[in-house]
Amino acid sequence: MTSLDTSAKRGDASDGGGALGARLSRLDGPAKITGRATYAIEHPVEGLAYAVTVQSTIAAGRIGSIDVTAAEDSPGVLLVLTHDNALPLHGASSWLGAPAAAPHYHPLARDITFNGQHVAAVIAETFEQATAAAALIDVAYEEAPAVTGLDDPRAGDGMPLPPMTAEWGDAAAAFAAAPIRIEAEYRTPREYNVPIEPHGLIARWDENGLTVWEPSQWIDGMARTYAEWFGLPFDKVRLVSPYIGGGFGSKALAYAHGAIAVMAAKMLGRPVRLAVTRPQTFTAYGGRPATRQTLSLGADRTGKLVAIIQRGANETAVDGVSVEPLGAVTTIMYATPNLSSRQNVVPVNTVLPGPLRAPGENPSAFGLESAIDELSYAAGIDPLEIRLINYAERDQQAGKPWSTRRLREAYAAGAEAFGWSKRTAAPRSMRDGRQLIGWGVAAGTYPVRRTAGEALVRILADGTVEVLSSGTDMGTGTYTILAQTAADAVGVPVEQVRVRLGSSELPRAPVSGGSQFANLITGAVHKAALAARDDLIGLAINDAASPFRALQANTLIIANGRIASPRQGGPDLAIADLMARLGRDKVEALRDTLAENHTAEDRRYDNFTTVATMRAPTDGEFSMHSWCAHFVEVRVDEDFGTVRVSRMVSAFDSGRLYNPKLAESQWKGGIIMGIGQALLEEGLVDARHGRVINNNLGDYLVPTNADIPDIQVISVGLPDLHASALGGKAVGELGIVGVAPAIANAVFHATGKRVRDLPITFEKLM
Ligand code: MCN
Ligand code: MOS
Repeated sequence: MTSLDTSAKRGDASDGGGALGARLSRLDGPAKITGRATYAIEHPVEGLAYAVTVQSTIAAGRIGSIDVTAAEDSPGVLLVLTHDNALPLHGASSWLGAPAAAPHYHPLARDITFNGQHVAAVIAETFEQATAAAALIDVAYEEAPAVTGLDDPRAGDGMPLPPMTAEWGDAAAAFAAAPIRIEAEYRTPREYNVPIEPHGLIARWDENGLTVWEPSQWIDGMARTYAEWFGLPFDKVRLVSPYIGGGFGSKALAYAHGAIAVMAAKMLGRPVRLAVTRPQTFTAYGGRPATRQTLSLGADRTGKLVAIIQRGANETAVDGVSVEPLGAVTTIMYATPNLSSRQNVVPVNTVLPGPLRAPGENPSAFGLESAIDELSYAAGIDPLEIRLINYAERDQQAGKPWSTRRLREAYAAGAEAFGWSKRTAAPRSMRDGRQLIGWGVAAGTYPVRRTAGEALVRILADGTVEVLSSGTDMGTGTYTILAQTAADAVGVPVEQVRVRLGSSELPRAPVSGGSQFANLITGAVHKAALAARDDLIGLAINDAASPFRALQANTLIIANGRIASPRQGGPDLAIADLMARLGRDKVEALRDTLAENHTAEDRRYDNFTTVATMRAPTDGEFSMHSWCAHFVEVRVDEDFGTVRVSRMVSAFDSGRLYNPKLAESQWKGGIIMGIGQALLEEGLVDARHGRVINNNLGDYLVPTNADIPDIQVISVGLPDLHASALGGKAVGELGIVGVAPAIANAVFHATGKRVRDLPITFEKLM
């Protein structure tokens, strides 16, 4: 494992400078605030044509006939695409790099499997003309009965997923014999990513191949899919995505609308822009599937768990499997001698669900952290105390020690800052006039995943440093932490570092997903920057033209953009001056994320199948995870049942923080999404036609500033050098995990009413 190199360390966490660990503001901030940051479909491209898609209005069946003549005759129309005249595309390999499931891919459907599936597209001179013509397309459907959701009687129990099973001991027998037992079903609805930048792209073909401007969490993966669909070598696809207006899991893969735009551009020999409308985003790709799970917890009279039994299910599409792993937290959070966890997937007529911030951990924690709260009341033990009684000292499922688990410290710091000791135990025992006050707690966790990726660091003739990677920054802070990492390792002020991200022409990088990217790419940049610095020092002592010639390497220091040998005297030069003396225009090094002794298997990312090589958090000697504890105060209006989160304190163990200001912002963003999930978010499906009816931001509610209280976040992490090269653990998705159950637990404490299906709306409290 690479160790932390401190020889080049300049500044520290408190000095506000550029060094890793400092609270630097986002370097991409000014460009975004002033509008200079160009998002994908804003990219100026000459000669654009505009594509608009038409989506199915039934959830199952087939197209009987489709009349496009009026659309074709409409002003400005260049092309109307349907299944019948679409170009043949090849099937593309899966997210994990598995070969295509079918030899051909059809982005425009004839057989309908969900309401909102793309069935046609109009390409015209203007967006307005395309929109008007799209409305003239007449589709006659032959409708078949649809399964519209998890609760549809036709849905059944679904298919078991044996790889999701975890079993040890005899959970059924231990539960039956336990003196304290709770058993309940917990449910989460369909939830949607709704990033502020809706999906869309510009596609252009020319003699060099295909260029796509599209927001992407995974440049290499998305480019690979386009290359495979259109039968191009990978290096003939240029995917560009320097700025992204949020993705939350929804922008890693290429979707049907992308294939349609690229196809249209090819057929017309003209660049095509396709902007998915906000309503269309609800079916152009999937959000978090609806889930349900039954949890049975058995404990002895001291509150110690003797059994956990979980039976879970999530909905998926009829023609694809999407798994929302409901056992993710259940199997590791608490010590128990007996456990049984199983999961089914239930096919329904929906677009294939996809990842949404902490897929698995999020609904898993809603079930488990609600259930342990219920157990605390059944046992008459404080909810925080029962968590400590059942604290898992190791990962029982993997049979491995934690690399680091500062969850006890998180409970202690959070409880102290929140004032948990002042809580009175009984439900409805705290109030402020007509407001019932409730205090709740819940824990969360997110694994440390690892995938290989590369970065190139260049020291240039003018003394500036360039960092290059095909990785992305969705608003997370990648640009900033990489500038800090390189500044630190080379020994230059952060203003002298330029970071270039977001193009498939740059060195290979894994997905900004699974909250892994910061740890991976800082490791690669750190290594590459140290290598470039060492090369420069090597030239300084060896090159005939260098004034440092004949000095010893270990006496030369690069700091603040200057190179000198304080111990041996001699010159003190700006890097630019040394580069001039050496007659060099650059010194550069390419390095990858994983340890030098990585296996041949890891190197498969050369084939751009980087997710295939993702290492599990338990791969190695340790089980590696981030941890958190949320403390929530809610105020429930006694007359109206309205719930307000009035105060929140959350404590986190994400290991070392590369930039506490940005990590705190990530945690708060996750918490805010968690508040939305707890109180507002719910995709509503019309049971007649399987249509998502609240498919806009007026009806699909997400929190506004007025819904968000003061949020205090506390870091209790310490560097974890097993988890990553520089000691950090996962940040991006951790914050959301455990928020919804903490709120549900607080609502129970306030009202005495347990809401087990999200969101917690006032109807459920009346
Ligand atoms: N960080 C840090 N110290 C660490 C780790 C991270 O300071 N030890 C900070 C850095 O600023 C880093 C950020 O946290 O850029 C996120 O790092 P990481 O946890 O590695 O997450 P990724 O870079 O892989 O980003 C993806 C993650 C995921 S999976 C979702 S979903 C999500 C999230 O990030 N989507 C987001 N946060 C988001 N934030 C914004 N603004 N928009 C999204 O779509
Ligand atoms: Mo995050 S849902 O892994 O992009």
